[in-house]
Amino acid sequence: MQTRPITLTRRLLAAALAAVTVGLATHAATVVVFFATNGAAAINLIPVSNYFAPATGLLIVLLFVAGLLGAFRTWWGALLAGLIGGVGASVLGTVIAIAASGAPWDQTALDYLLGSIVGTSLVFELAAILTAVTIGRAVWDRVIARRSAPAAPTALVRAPSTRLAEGELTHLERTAVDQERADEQWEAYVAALAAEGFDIVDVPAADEHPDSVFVEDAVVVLGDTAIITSPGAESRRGETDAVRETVRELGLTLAQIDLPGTLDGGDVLVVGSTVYVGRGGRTNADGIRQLRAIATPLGYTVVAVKVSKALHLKSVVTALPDGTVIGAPKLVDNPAVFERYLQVPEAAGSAVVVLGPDAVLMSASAPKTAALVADLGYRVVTVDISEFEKLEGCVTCLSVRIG
Ligand code: CIR
Repeated sequence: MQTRPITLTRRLLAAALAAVTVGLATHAATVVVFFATNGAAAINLIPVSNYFAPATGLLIVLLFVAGLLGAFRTWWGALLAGLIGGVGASVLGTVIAIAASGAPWDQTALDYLLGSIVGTSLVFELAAILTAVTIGRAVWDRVIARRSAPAAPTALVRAPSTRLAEGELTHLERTAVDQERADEQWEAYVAALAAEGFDIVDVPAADEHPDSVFVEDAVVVLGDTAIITSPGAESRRGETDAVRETVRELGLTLAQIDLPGTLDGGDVLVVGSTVYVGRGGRTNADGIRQLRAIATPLGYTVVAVKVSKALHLKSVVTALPDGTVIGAPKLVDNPAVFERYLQVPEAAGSAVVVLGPDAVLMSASAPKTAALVADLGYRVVTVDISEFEKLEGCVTCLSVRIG
């Protein structure tokens, strides 16, 4: 099931509510146990509650920090948070109580501290662990709602730079780019994604980076993990900072490719649990090695393929929703590496954005391929991206799908 990325606000809320609930439940459980084991005298309630109040406050703070770090996502994370929070808070609480009493820091004070950890505060510590694993996790899950309704996918986009015309060119001759037309085409591209139910998230535009509209090259998303790339073209290296901030805000787990490794998102094609990565002009062996180290523990198999006749792997192959890899005539080095391969009639037709199980987005410049794909039973949405094609861009590189 696809899940909505966790926003920072939601994560803060979930951590705060889980921490407060666990703190109050621990406090209540401790007071009740002391009350019950001391002859159920009503008079004990207030002093016992006051005694544990500082520790409860500290527990809430420690659990909030642990929650922000993701402790309530797993039962063992919550157990660890309850253990460290419970023991840490009772130690700190007792230290504060000793300091406040004005007693000297001598052996008696240390004995009292130790005795409290394994004696008086033991109930508090056990209650913190139990409530963190049960109530803490339940509150976290409810707020994050990770296990509830499937979410709409998100499309990350970035408006064109006003210096778009200065973008890098490798395989094409430079031709005049109409900036106004490019802006209109980009708006129409985004509108097409929105009309298909995508939540649109904008990375702030960057005029100083002519190629920044090709946002796909700056980040690779695998499930809940966003891998910030290390662009192969030096002029594009500054594009990743704003992208990193945006995906961080979305709550994705961050990873990154570092120099001397280079990797462009346009070289990464995910088909099920296989990650094809193009070894070409923009992505080097070290970049592939780093990608493999990140993706393998996430359950993906990284397959490196040679790209010698085009800018990126995804300039020449992408995949239909059923996983069939479609490729441009004469530009794919070795079609045999793909499990199910179909050659399409036009180079621009080899790029599709998957809109859903039955629909794809394609460039208007590949009508024969659009007809072929429609004939396979898919709904084909077309957009005119001619100004971006002048800069070796295609439909895939103008957005990144999350979820
Ligand atoms: C570049 O050369 O980097 C840009 N002018 C085009 C990047 C296109 N990106 C892509 O296909 N993923």
